[in-house]
Amino acid sequence: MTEIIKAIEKIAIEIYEAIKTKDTGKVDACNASGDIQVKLDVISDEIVEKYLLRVKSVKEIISEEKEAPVTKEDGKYLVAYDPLDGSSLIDVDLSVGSIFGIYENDYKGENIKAAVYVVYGPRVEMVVARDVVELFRLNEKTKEFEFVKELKLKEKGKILGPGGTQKNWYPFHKEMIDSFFAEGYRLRYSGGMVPDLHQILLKEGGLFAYPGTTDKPKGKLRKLFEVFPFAYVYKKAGGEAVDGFVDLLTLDYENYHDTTPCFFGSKEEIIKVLRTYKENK
Ligand code: P6P
Repeated sequence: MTEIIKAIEKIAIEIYEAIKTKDTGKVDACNASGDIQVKLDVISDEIVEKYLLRVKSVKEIISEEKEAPVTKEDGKYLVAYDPLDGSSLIDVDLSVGSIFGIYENDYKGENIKAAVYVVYGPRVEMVVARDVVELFRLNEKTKEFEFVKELKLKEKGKILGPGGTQKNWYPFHKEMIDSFFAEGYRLRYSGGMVPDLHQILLKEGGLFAYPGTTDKPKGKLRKLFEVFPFAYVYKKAGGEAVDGFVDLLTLDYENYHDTTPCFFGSKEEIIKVLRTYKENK
């Protein structure tokens, strides 16, 4: 596992360099989820593949940017990753990230054994979730990631990231979001899952919601590459992660690029989500 995390450190440094120097234009192609790819999506995916396939303990990798996995003869871990989440935000100089879920045997939620994400923002930070959740920061002089602190969520927070197209929210979901704001929660949503969830984690509480909507009943965010890794991070940090009804890490998948409605947050906020969705089932 440590050798995978060391490889991700090298990946992060190389992707960060690419973000600063490469063309952010679009390519005339879409990924497996139908998202229009930018050149940096492809470059980042190549960087991840280059480093991860060299790691002895990696048996298979699968990218959000590709249809199918790449499998080796030997190894133990399966790594599902989003090489550059929110890449369309680079054009407006907002933070973006890379997400890695490390699984054994299969990509079911219950089989995730660790999660790592990297935020490329004013600083480059990496969060590693194993038994605990640890924050590291890149020292750009030494090119080393330095441990900063352990991350924990309090029982309740003050910020809210309400994703999804609002005109397509189910009425009961809108009422719930409005009630959080009526309580005084502050809106914190950039359209980048990684910085948005990183902010709630660093502020020690709150709620991020990307619900099912009338146009996308199964939500937008991908189980293997985005949702299960962040569910693992949030639960290890003392929070919860649900689809509105059940713990996200109890979910299975049918297709590699399946999506699910998802809510990540402190315990009290998630209790309110579960109560609301149960009442409106
Ligand atoms: P919307 C970025 O494209 C992404 O996959 C996540 O990073 C982000 O949380 C979500 O989509 C934003 O979606 O519908 O709010 O633009």
